[in-house]
Amino acid sequence: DSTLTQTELNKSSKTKTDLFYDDVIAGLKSTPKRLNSKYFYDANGDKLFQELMNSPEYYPTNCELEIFSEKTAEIADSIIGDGDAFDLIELGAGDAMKSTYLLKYLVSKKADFTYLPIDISENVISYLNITLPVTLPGLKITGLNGEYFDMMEKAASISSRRKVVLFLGSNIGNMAVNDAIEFCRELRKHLSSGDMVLIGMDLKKDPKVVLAAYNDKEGITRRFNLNLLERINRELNANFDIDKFEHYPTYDPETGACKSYLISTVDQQVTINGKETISFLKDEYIYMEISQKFTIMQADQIAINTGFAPVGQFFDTRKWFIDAIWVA
Ligand code: AVI
Repeated sequence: DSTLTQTELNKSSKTKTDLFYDDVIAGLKSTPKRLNSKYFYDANGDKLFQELMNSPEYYPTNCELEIFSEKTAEIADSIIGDGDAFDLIELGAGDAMKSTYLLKYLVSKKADFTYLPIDISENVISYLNITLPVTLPGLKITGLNGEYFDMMEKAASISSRRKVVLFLGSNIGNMAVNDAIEFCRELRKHLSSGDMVLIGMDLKKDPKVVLAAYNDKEGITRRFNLNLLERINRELNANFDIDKFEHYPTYDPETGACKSYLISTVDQQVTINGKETISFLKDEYIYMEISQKFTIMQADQIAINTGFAPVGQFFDTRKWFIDAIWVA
């Protein structure tokens, strides 16, 4: 009944803000200060990320688009296998631009599957639920808004079919390597033997190319990072002065870690929700995000160490990006 649904919605949105608040306070009270980049994606952040994907410097999206548009049939054939019905789960679906190539092909081949995009952004999920059935008539879709594993459990409670998980865009790079390994182990636990993962990973390359992608001339990445402070102002009633923070991206070619920071340009204090005061020294940083770059060998090793067999590899022409197929 609709009243119950509304009550449930209110309950869950309150919990979300509470979790956001707790995370922000814990991050800003720790030494060194940090914020979780998963919170970049409110409506503004989604828009900025879209802009970024169209910027000349941000190459990962174009590399993966090339793979999905040029190798659609090969990717689809490896996924379809014997032709039994499956659930195609996408973790962090975003605008689903890359997967749309695959979805279109699968629909045209009359593959028996349901598309289950999962995303932390409510806007993304309602957009996909509305637009995809129009652009791809015949597509069965159930969008799920929430954390990856919570939503995978929800998906598993609805269906026990074979699962193919898409984890594209090098989203895995937004975790520290150890966390990424832990994440893949957890992912394996949510799958059965024979299920598949198609995972996109950004590869190590000319350090200048990598750094430029996270330091675009137009300043979109800068605004993307600062938007999280603005989001905290908006949603958690804080008073960050964003003119007093500077975007500082770094890339270490040895470890492949591309990290971004916001640096306080003055001694300052920020109040959050009238309750918490956070002090910043001049030049103190907030660690905002990691975008890890991998070697091909590292990609295979992560699969093997977390209970998967790497069985397929797709590259763009420059070999800047890999989409790997792993079997559970
Ligand atoms: C979503 N994720 C893979 C992007 C990345 O490249 O790490 C997010 C991003 N951050 C700055 N630019 C893009």
